Amino acid sequence: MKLDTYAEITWCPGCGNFGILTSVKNAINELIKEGIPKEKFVIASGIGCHAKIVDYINVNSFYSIHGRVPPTLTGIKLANKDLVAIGFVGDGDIYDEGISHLIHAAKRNTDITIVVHDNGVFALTTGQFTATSPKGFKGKSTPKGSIENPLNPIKLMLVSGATFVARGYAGKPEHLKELIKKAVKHKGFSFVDVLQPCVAFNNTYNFYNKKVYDLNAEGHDTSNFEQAMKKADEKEKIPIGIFYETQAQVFEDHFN
Ligand SMILES: Cc1ncc(C[n+]2csc(CCOP(=O)(O)OP(=O)(O)O)c2C)c(N)n1
Ligand code: SF4
Ligand SMILES: [Mg+2]
Repeated sequence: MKLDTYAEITWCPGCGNFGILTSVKNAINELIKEGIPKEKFVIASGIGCHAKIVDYINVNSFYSIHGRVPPTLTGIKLANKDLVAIGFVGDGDIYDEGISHLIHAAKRNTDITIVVHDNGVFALTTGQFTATSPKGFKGKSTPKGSIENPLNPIKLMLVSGATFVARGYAGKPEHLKELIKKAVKHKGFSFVDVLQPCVAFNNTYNFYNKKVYDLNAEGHDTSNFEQAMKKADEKEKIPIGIFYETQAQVFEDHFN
């Protein structure tokens, strides 16, 4: 596939990161065909299993530090706002270590795309619970089960001012590819939380395969903030797709 690199992929066989990688490469390849020059793309990652993705895609890239992808990309856009900046972050990375950076990037409406590999676990460090681990999650740091309720990233981003808020699933790479393309084309802060099974520490394939449905195929109004907040609360069935999209002043346009 175009955009392949020489790096050996070291994710566990069956990891949801493979679905994300395929979606992202296909999205970037199609965006290049649609006219965005390849050299305009710049990707950055946090720290964790997810972060290796920057080694596997042959565009300009920057291996950032834990939780600091949003300020890294903000700096890149301030230096050259013509670049297309996409960040790949983990749930532990961005909902624990770097949560304030995520909120401020959304509030500023920086024109970047953040893709969260949300596997509900600190995977690279072998299984500690994160902000999105379900209540009762058993892992290295919670051997008797987590007693905390998980964070709702979609609602957090909606109230923080994100102008494009979506959720994808690594098990539906074609749908995820389309979401990523729309997120990249959106002018302003785009947020895509991706449900990502981790076969080693939080294997959620069966759970998500039964529960996910495409909210955009069911007449959801993506301009309706209150409806988006309600959809974000659904748990019996899990909506994927675009929850909310709007236009607002972009940080770097005003800054410059
Ligand atoms: C500042 C800092 N704190 C802690 C670590 C240790 N660390 C490395 S990877 C990792 C887990 C990352 O989890 P997540 O962001 O969910 O990514 P995943 O491995 O699940 O893809 C941690 C805590 C670090 N590298 N830097
Ligand atoms: S530990 Fe989990 S997230 Fe990391 S490569 Fe293996 S399956 Fe993927
Ligand atoms: Mg994780």
